[in-house]
Amino acid sequence: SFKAGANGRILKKHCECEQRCLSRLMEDVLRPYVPGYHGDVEKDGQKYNQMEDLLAEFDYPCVMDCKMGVRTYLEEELTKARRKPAPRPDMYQKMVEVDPGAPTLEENDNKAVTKPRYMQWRETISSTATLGFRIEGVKKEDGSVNRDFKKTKTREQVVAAFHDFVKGDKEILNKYLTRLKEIRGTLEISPFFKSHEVIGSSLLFVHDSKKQAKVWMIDFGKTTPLPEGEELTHRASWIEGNREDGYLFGLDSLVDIFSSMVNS
Ligand code: 4IP
Ligand code: ADP
Ligand code: MN
Repeated sequence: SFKAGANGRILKKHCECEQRCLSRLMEDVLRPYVPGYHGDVEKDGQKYNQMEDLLAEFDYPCVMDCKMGVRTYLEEELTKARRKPAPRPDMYQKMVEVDPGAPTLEENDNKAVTKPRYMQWRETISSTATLGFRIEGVKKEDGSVNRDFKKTKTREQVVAAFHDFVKGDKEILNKYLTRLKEIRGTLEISPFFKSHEVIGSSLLFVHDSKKQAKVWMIDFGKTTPLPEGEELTHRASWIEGNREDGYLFGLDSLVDIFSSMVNS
C-alpha cells in the first residue's frame, strides 16, 4: 500500500481517518515527532496521502516498528463482532500457523475466528497485553526483514531483541532513550493526544552506522477523536466503553526498558 513519491516523500494508500489526524498533527506540539504531511495526491487512479520519508536523512538505516498500546482493535470491532460475527478463515489460518493448539473446538469446526478474538490472542502471545507495546518487525541495514516477533513476549525477550537491533551500542541506546522521553513529555501536554484514542499506531525506531538515532510516531489509520470534551489518560486500564488505549503505559515500559539497558 506504499509507493515512492517525489522529492523524498512517500505515498501511503489514502485513508480519511489518517488524513484528518496528520492534518491536525501538523498544528500540534507533536509535529516534530510525526512525518511531515503534504496533502493527498492521485496516481494511476488511486488516492494517496503524501508524507515525509523518515529514512531519507539516514544511510543504510536499521528500522524497528513497535506497535503501541495494550489494545490493538477498535471497540466498535468488538460490538460489531458480537452483533454480527464475521468468520475470518484467514485469521484462523494465521493462528494455527503460530499455535495449532490455540483455537477452541468450535473454532476448529468453523475453521474461522472473529477479528477481536484473533487480535486479543495476538495481544496475549506477544508483549502487548503485559508491557503495552510489541515489536512488529525489524529491517537491517542490508535490507533484510525480520517479522518473526509474534511470540516475543517477556521483558527478557524484548530486551534481547532491542540489544540485537542496536548491536549492543550504548550511544544509540542513549539517543533512543532521550528521544522516547521527549516524545513522552510532549504527549503529556498534547491537545491532540488527550482527545484521541490511538489504536494500532507505531513508534518507528531508526538508526545508522553514523550513530544517528531517532524515533517517530506513525500510522494513524485507527486513531479516532473522542466526543467533544472527553479525554483519555492513556495509562488507565481498558474497561470496555472507556476507550483507554494504554499508549503511555506502553511508552513508560519502553522508557523503563531502555533505561535499564543503558545502565547495564
Ligand atoms: C493484522 O494482523 C494486523 O493486526 C493489522 O493491523 C490489521 O489491520 C489486520 O486486520 C490484521 O489481520 P497480523 O499483524 O497478525 O497479520 P496493522 O495494519 O496495524 O498491521 P487493521 O485493518 O485492523 O488495521 P484486517 O481486518 O485488516 O485483516
Ligand atoms: P500500515 O497502516 O499498512 O500498517 P504503516 O503506516 O504502519 O502502514 O507503515 C508500515 C511500515 O512502512 C512501517 O513499519 C515503516 O517501516 C514504513 N513507514 C511508514 N511510514 C513511513 C514514513 N513516513 N517514512 C518511512 N517509512 C515509513
Ligand atoms: Mn501499521
